[in-house]
Amino acid sequence: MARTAPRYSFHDLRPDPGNFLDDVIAGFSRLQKELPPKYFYDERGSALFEAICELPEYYPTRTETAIMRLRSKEIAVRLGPGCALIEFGSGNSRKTRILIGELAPVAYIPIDIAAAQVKASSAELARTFPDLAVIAVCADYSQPFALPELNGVHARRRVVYFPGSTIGNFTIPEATAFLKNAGAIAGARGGLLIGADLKKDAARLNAAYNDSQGVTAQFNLNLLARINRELGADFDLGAFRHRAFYNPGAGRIEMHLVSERDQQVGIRGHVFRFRSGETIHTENSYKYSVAEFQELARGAGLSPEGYWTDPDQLFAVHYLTAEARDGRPAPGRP
Ligand code: AVI
Repeated sequence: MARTAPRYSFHDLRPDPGNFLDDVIAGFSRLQKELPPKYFYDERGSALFEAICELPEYYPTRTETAIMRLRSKEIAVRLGPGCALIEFGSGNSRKTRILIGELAPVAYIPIDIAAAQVKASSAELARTFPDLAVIAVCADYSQPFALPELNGVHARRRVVYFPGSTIGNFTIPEATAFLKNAGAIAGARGGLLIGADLKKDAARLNAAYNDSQGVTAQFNLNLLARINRELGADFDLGAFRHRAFYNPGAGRIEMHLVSERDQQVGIRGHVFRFRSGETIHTENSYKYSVAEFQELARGAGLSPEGYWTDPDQLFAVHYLTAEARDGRPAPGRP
């Protein structure tokens, strides 16, 4: 039998790419110097992150994949037939393929700010699932946006999938705003399936972000290399070191780059001074107990409906809906 041609389309909503230089200058002008973690992911940073996901100490990726492998049948039943599956992120993960294989959605809609990435990974996915309508969208999912017309797609409900515990890299207000936005995209009868790393003993967390091969250190230091490459700065990479630790009060891993000596760095006519021991805060990775995550979801007007976890309780995949339990729309929903 002849194969159906891939039902594939690409929509560019032209998101604001942001301004690297402005963000670096603003971040270095603060009392606690900081850099937005979104800048980790240039070509080298993305490759280093892929390598992190394979490290023996970095359990989240393989644990979430194992949960999807074991539980995707159950998850698919819970989500129900006739879903349009909207993924926030470019969707190049094994987890997505497992879910699509089991759920058989009527359409798959990956959304990412990186046009080239979402195009490439969704086109590849469309080849694996030739009968699936794949509607790739370039948009910034951290901001409110309208989905393009899903012409010819008759979905019973929309489900937003956000795997990878990327929600942990948002501050609590950002995570709340993100969930509200995702709930609005899913719509009145919609659902959200979100991967979030669980709280656990500090030793395990600290090992995951201080791997013995130093890949996470390279990932962190690549931020400075990127500033050198793209903004012509003169960071001495040997004069900064990686530091990551679990902050139990805040419930998060913090990543920093520590200045090893008093030094100054020039970036496009601006000069920034770093004292010996001073840090640049580069990332937070929040860890949520099930109760904390469900509280966060309720704060965004969503209803926690259940979750799936692994035998060691390392990671959770949460299912949320925009419906209140009594069937009325949740507060703030149409
Ligand atoms: C992408 N994100 C969920 C990773 C995390 O674990 O917070 C990023 C990362 N940073 C260091 N290692 C991995």
